Amino acid sequence: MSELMEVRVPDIGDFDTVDVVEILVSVGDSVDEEDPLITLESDKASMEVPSPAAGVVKEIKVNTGDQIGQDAPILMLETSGPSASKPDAGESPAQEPPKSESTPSHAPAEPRSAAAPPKPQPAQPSSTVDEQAFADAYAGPGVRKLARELGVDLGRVQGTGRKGRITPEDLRNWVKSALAGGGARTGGGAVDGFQWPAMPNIDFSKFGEVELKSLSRIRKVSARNLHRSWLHVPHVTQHDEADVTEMEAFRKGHAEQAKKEGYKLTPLAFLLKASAAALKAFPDFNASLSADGESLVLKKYVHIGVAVDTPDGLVVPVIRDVDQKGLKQLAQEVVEASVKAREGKLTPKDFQGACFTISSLGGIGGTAFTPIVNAPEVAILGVSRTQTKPVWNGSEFEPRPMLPLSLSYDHRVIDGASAARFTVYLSGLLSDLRKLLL
Ligand code: CAO
Repeated sequence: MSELMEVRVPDIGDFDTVDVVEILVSVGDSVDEEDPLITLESDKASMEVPSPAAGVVKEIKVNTGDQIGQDAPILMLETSGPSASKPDAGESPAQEPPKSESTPSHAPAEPRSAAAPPKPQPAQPSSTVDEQAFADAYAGPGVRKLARELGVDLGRVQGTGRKGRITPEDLRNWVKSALAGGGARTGGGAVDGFQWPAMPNIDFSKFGEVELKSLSRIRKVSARNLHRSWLHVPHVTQHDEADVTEMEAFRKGHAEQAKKEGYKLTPLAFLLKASAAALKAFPDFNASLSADGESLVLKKYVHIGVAVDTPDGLVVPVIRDVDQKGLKQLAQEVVEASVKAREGKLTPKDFQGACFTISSLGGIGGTAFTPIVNAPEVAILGVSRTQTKPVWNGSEFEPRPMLPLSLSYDHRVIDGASAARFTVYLSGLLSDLRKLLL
């Protein structure tokens, strides 16, 4: 015969009241004896109240954030009969102190009561768990147990509960995000000991109508790569301008011939050629950090990635041996690569081996931007739209077409002075194309 049992707060020691910080069950849940029902927290420790019997939760009488004292009703449990209940729990005030677990970020733990039954040993931690960070994480025993079972390092999970407490939901979200390969993750995490907080999960429909649009595979892949670069690379962007009067004259003078030959000579071909020359003059820019971070891998080839805007997102095909090709061939290869990119026909090989990247928004507009380095490359050149500006020639202002350059670089490898020298050199090449022949 079933029986309705009122579960109450057991002995909480010297405290008048404690906070309800987690409710671990819902109405309708079946629980076994000893399953955790709620988590209580004092300023010294957190403790879970175990179910005194197996049964079904019929009603919950507390809310998260409530302050409750010993003997306060927690919930109503339907048990299968009087024998299901422990004699010292439930309707009579619990004699057994609650299980407690330390919350070291707040205060030292109270010792476990000798009267509490020993809990099974937690699963062996995975080799990647930082035990100190795990111990310091602010989470209740249930979350800790689950994290142990899943091999999750709690030190890497950002809590969204009260005072940053890690809730079961936080743990679930962290695992989901990890399984998704850390794509456009919103959960917290850590790189080299640096931790970043999770983004809040907001229900935007509270503020107005919304629609869910799935991200393309390309966008998800590029999101992951950009995020990784952003987190690993300390970025600085150096801005400069090149006087492209000569270049524009050459380009316009050659436009008709280029058209006849079936290609278009945009500033990009010149930028590729000039960048290749600058990379040769500044070998540290044509390099990658070795995996152990102890040395630079200097590359003797010059392959340059070109960012291409496609309806599905950004892709970066690579133009190989740029230093060995002429402007016409480079212009043709950019067109071929961008057509293939937009038709989704690039193969994995087309993306590999770049030493440096050019991201040109010059066909669209803008005055400057801060591109993200395509790690393990150490620099990327952003290009904005040429504008005619008044330039002082020593005696008067002259209208000159100025091409904006924005060089983002990995400050672990490149100093600000080197970056300034690189952009000055690049600007010099673009301003005086004869230098490219040297
Ligand atoms: N200043 C002024 N005009 C410019 C210019 C510049 N810096 N760069 C290009 N233009 C002009 C071109 O000459 C062309 O003019 P016409 O139509 O009169 O011939 C026009 O702008 C369009 O050029 P384009 O974009 O077709 O060609 P491109 O060689 O400059 O660029 C490509 C090719 C594939 C790089 C480009 O189409 C593209 O996808 N750019 C976006 C890259 C991107 O999204 N980057 C952001 C990544 S986040 O870091």
